Amino acid sequence: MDKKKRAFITGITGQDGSYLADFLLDKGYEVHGLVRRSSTLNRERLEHLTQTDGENPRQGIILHYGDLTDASMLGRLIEKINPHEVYNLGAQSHVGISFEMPVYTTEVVAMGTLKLLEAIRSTGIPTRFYQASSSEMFGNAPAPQSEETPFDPASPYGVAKVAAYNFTKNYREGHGMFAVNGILFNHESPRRGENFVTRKITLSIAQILAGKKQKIVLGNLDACRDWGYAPEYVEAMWRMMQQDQPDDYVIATGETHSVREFLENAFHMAGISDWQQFLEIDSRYHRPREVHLLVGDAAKAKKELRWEPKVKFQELIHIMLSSDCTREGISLPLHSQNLSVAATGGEKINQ
Ligand code: NAP
Ligand code: G4F
Repeated sequence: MDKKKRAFITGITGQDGSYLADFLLDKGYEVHGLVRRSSTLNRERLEHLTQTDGENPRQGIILHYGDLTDASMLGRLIEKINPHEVYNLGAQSHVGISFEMPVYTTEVVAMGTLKLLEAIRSTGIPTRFYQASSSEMFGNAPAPQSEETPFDPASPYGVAKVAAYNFTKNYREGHGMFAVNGILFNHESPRRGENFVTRKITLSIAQILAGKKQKIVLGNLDACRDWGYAPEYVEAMWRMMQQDQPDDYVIATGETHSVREFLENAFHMAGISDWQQFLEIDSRYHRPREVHLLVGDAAKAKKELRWEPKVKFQELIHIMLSSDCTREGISLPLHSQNLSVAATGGEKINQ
């Protein structure tokens, strides 16, 4: 009998999906992923998994065309793959853009989750289900936020994630499904999308150093976020799925920093002290409602999942900045090079 576990990942082309695919392949899983059809291929973060190495083809992933808005396709895929574990990471995940596209965001984030849960229920396959819930669901609820903190979403994305969270809980309690919510606080990496603030900053600084760009254009610098390192966060997802009982967990570092602090530290690491001259504030990037302060209490995950973050703020910035510098063909000033133990100088292939 085939003992290999099969996992199905929606959002496999994204930051977390690609790291989760790496992680599960290393654990010996057969990994299936949902990809959207587009006129140009969008597989940069998976290139290292689909390339072959001379005579030794590397263990690959199996990709399936589909979309979270297409319920019938989801049903057929669940039936065909017969997965042991489903990780629902697919989303219109940009909070600012969700104010411009609230209907589409809700279709994908809330209804997409419901369609996937229904697809699983109707096939009757006893798969485990992970929902990518978010600290954005807390909105401006008092910090630190834990599993007990009431949600108070401040964006269409947050509202839709609360609905998806509740659908997941309802399928667990109503249909006895092994369904968990990972309430993850912000997590970043060299594979982070270029229009999220951390990556926008590190990539822009690398381009300024390389002489390709004059300014970074940003919005609100005062918001505070609890920023962790994405590869560590996908391990927490997997750990939730290995528990005896399904439950919901906050995953966070417990530290919070403002966007301004991120910016200052990144410029400092790049050896630029008069950084204000490279900054422009544009109201285009201000949101109709802002989440001011996120900081997570991950005590439950520490106790029950034995999960703890290792990479903290300074090291995270260093990992991302050195990767973007490598990508732009430059190196960071010497004084910042001993800042990080985990920073290995870039992930060119996986940008
Ligand atoms: P990401 O990089 O933006 O990736 C999103 C993924 O969803 C991409 O693979 C995207 O495919 C896919 N997708 C978008 N619309 C889809 C649709 N209609 N049907 C199927 N797939 C679709 O996001 P991420 O940072 O990896 O985050 C992963 C998940 O965790 C998301 O659900 C996000 O909301 C949630 N989350 C993220 C964080 C964080 O800090 N990163 C924190 C909490 C929760 P394309 O490549 O084709 O666009
Ligand atoms: O990097 P951001 O876009 O992340 P945000 O809004 O916190 O959302 C991310 O984390 C959530 C978890 O809480 C995820 F669920 C979600 O999918 C996503 O991954 O913005 C962070 C902060 C905000 O306060 C924003 O107003 O940075 C501020 N900001 C300032 N200038 C900017 C910019 N954000 C972006 N994206 N671009 C700017 O130019």
